Amino acid sequence: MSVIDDLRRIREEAQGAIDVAQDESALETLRVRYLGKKGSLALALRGMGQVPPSERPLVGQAVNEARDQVEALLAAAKSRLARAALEAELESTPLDVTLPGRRTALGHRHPLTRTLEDIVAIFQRLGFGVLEGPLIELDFYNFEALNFPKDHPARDMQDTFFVEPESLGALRGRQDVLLRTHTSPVQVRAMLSRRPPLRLIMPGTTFRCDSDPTHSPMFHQVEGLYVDQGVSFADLKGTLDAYAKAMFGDRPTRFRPSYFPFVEPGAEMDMACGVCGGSGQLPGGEPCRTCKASGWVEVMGAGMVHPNVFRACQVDAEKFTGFAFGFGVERIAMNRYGIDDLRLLFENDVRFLEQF
Ligand code: FA5
Repeated sequence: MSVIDDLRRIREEAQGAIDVAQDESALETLRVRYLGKKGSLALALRGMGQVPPSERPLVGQAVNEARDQVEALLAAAKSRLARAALEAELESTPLDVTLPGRRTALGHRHPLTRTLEDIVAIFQRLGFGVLEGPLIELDFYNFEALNFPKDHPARDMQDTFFVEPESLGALRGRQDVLLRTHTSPVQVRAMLSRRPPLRLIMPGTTFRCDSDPTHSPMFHQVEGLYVDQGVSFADLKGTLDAYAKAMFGDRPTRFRPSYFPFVEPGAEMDMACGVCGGSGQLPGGEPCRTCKASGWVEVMGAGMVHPNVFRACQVDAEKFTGFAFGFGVERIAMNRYGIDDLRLLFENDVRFLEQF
């Protein structure tokens, strides 16, 4: 029998075996049997010795063809088996396409974040830019440049956390490093690094040694600063009234004289209490805890920038005037959502947070 006949026989036999193979391991056995080093095709090649030299190219070509054919048969059988396995699996595990899907719980932004975003958007519409400053501050920015001289009793209004800056590199060993007690130091940084006109709000985290239903050791403030030629107290009132209206709608506001070392004259703005509606009493007749039955809650401090602050910040106080204001974001959120204990905002109880 010639080598060519051997090859034909091998190919036919391989086809028959591959057609009935039941799984991948059977196919692998057949691959080794026909294409392996000691497989049928290799054996057939050994007969080449008896082939006359003139016929050897023909026979060589026939061997290659036989190998290609067996390889193609194996590949086709492999995909046939894979398809059959998939179909069998789909039939064996029934799929109920009418079952409701599993819901992913959707979170939402914290009420404080939303309040802060709304505040920033309102002031941006009024033409204010946004600036941030460091949380760990130097006494100079937090107090000194804001007209709180050393040992001045006004410093007691802001119970301060001082920092022993062991790990602060260049600040190591200094006695004048603290967690900022308000966002006003960013005013100083703004005036020292930019020239008027300045129209900025400066939101951020602040720290004081406080803890009760309306005070938390960590809280947030938004500072405002407008410095230009001819800025007046009327501009301050107009700006804050426009903000209050955009934030709270038509809730009555009032200004009271107040003292902050860095403004003159200074004021505080109050707003009708959001919990009792300004009456000072709850529906049952008991006194409102939020406004201490006064009907008003203090929402911010404000005033005209003190000439001493301008001097410390190298702004010409003869040429420029300005107003500044600062308020607590937690108070705004409490007012807005009728929350009577500020600490709830930081307990991270999802049952509380989900309500907003
Ligand atoms: C200041 O911090 C001034 N820097 C504000 C200012 C800026 C006045 C510019 C004038 C010009 P005060 O200490 O009143 O002021 O704090 C401002 C607001 O921060 C308060 O009205 C209150 O809403 C909020 N606040 C103060 N301490 C706390 C606290 N421990 N927890 C939560 N909110 C607080």
